[in-house]
Amino acid sequence: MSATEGMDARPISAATRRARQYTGTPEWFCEFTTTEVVGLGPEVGVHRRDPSSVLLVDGVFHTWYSRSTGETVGFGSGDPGAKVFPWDLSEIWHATSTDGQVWVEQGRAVGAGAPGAYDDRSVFTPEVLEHEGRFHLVYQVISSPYRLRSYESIAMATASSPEGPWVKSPAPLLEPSRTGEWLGDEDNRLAVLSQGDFDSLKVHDPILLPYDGRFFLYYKGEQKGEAYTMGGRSTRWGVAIAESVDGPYERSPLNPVTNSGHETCLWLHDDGVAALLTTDGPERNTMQFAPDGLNFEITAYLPNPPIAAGPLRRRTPTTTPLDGVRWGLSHDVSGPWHFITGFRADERMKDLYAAGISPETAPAAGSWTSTPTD
Ligand code: AAL
Repeated sequence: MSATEGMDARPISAATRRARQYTGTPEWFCEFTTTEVVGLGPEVGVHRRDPSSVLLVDGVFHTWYSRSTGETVGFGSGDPGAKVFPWDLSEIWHATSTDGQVWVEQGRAVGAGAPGAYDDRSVFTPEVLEHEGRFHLVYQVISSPYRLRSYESIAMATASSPEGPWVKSPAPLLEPSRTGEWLGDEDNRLAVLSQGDFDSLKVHDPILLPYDGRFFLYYKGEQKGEAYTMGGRSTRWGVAIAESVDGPYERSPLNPVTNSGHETCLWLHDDGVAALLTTDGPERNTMQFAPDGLNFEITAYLPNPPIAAGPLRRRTPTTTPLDGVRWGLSHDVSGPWHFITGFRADERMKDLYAAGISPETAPAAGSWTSTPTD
């Protein structure tokens, strides 16, 4: 509080008091533009969603994503083989591009396992890490049958090239904690005698970052007996840490490390970890930063963040935070067939703030450029 404010005897409202606590810095703020992605766009009969980060390898961009076909009929059809969600009965597919806008589908990278395997129902929502010449896909797995009360885990597949072949981990990398107690036998994930941990029912949306000499596996948790909070669903993120990329991964005692967010989007920034949180919770649609990868603080509120963002993955930590999300892929799930779109951070805002120019005088969209090759 400044001296003047200290001497100001006038009462202030709760909102003014709160406003004085917002110290976000302009370089974290931007608006986003949605772009069309050729080759992974809308197609009747096909769902493409939850794209990974984009990797640039030898001049070619790569992405992996959930791909499934056929109509979703939901639960309660009586047919245990019926597709219950757009990500049910899914595979992980691979696509490449030379400009980030026109993509060519290359086919299946990872499929569901044989009957009885831990991933025999669906594999979906992948992320990718290139580390020391190896490529690691981390993704969600589910085993049959698919029920609302099904536990969901995270697994990994590794290859020496983006083209594969991908070798699956013999067991999941991370499983839900399974704490809490169900109420009754009805397939209702909200009916509990006691709630479980924030990640007791499902661990989702993995993303793997090499950080601080170890491997940080961030994920979204879903809770047995999830309650609703002021931001809607209460989904939160945790992190599990390993000395070796293959694990074992141990949950941080600080979990959950966010109180909000849905699909994970994080990147290395300076000496810490930056995050884009969307969709759920009181801190949805914010940028955040944790100087230690664990203790996140809000750095900016965002008007229109991309959903399920998979930005171009940098090889070194960013020094300008928006470089972590300059462009990438996201998804559109508003219609019956889900598809992949592109996004760009509108850097006009960053430049204008840096130059001390008011955003009201911003040039029209289209008068700025952002090369997709770096
Ligand atoms: C997404 C992600 C995970 C969920 C489903 C598919 O928004 O959180 O991937 O399992 O929805």
